[in-house]
Amino acid sequence: MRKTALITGATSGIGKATAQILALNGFDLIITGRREELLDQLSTSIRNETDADVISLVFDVRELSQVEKAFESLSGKWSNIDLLVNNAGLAVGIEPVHEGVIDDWERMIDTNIKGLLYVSKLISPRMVERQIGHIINISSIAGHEFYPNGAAYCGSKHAVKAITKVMRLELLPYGIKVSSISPGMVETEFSLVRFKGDQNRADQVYKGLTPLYAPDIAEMILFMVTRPSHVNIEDMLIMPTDQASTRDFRRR
Ligand code: NDP
Ligand code: 8X3
Repeated sequence: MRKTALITGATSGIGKATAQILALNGFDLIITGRREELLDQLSTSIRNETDADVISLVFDVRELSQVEKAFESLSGKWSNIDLLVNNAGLAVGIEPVHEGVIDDWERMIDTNIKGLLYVSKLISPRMVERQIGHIINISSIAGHEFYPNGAAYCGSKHAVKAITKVMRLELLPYGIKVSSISPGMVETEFSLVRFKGDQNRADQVYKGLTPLYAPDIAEMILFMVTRPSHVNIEDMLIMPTDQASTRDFRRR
């Protein structure tokens, strides 16, 4: 029997690649994001290329009323979500705290922390009721390490690590799996967003090295969700071979 997965931030990067690989491996999908046109394009290509059933929900994870309204529209099989991938997230700006841009901090904290909590709060009660489910939170190497000019982003991803562990403890009695994935550098729209649309600066991030690509992380998510029911992977830390820490790279 096919399972149902809900993926936040499926319009791009890791979320999109995860939708594509799960569709090929027995999941029907609820894909979400703010850019409706990109969700429509992804739905069409998944329907054409796989057996998966797909619906899309357009909402901003920072807006609780939008999240609530979107999930209220789910009925029938779509309300029985087996897998939630909390992927929507971003880094924006790269300044020290003493020069920080408050709006950038709020975007990161509201998306990476509060958005993940809103979605989890609305989806997990049905998992608890059914005593089945798996929640995978996309954290980061920035949730394990610290680097200058990354206070709000590192703080938000350390928060994701803490929230993941707390949810794991809380959902233990119900047999619900909770995991996180902590990637190093993945070439997606991430750097373009971090540098506020400056393509040149974004390109410099990946110059002279081979980063991870979105399908590398999607494959790890597939691995996580295909373990036997008695196995819960707590966290997976995945780096490009050319990156040994947030500050150590091999560039050629
Ligand atoms: P992308 O920018 O390519 O994708 C981000 C996704 O998040 C988009 O689909 C975007 O959709 C969605 N999103 C952002 N803000 C919101 C919002 N307010 N409401 C709803 N959706 C939102 O980046 P990645 O694929 O790289 O990022 C995915 C996750 O991976 C993030 O949590 C990121 O922090 C994490 N990560 C990324 C790494 C990297 O190097 N790329 C490394 C480690 C972790 P839309 O704009 O349509 O709303
Ligand atoms: C993204 C990886 O090192 O830019 O989460 O923070 S890093």
